[in-house]
Amino acid sequence: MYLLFHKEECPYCLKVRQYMSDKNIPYISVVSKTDAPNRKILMQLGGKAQVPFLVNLTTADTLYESNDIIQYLEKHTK
Ligand SMILES: N[C@@H](CCC(=O)N[C@@H](CS)C(=O)NCC(=O)O)C(=O)O
Repeated sequence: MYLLFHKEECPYCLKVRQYMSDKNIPYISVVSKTDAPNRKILMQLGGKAQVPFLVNLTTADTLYESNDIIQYLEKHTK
């Protein structure tokens, strides 16, 4: 299972969400607006206030960068 930090208006986030939706990859959505309290969690997990940010809850892998996230998902999901 994955955790995806994202913002509604973010085109990079949309690209990742679209990919995950197309491939039926389930994830827990964490809407992380600039002023949201969960930004602190994002910072603690990844070190940067940037979205999209993916957490693989099985392996504890964490990733920024939409292209890297999609590439990672291509490799790690069937
Ligand atoms: N190259 C990155 C760009 C990500 C990016 O620029 N995200 C913006 C939102 S669209 C961001 O996190 N800005 C900082 C913020 O929202 O605080 C990617 O492809 O994921």
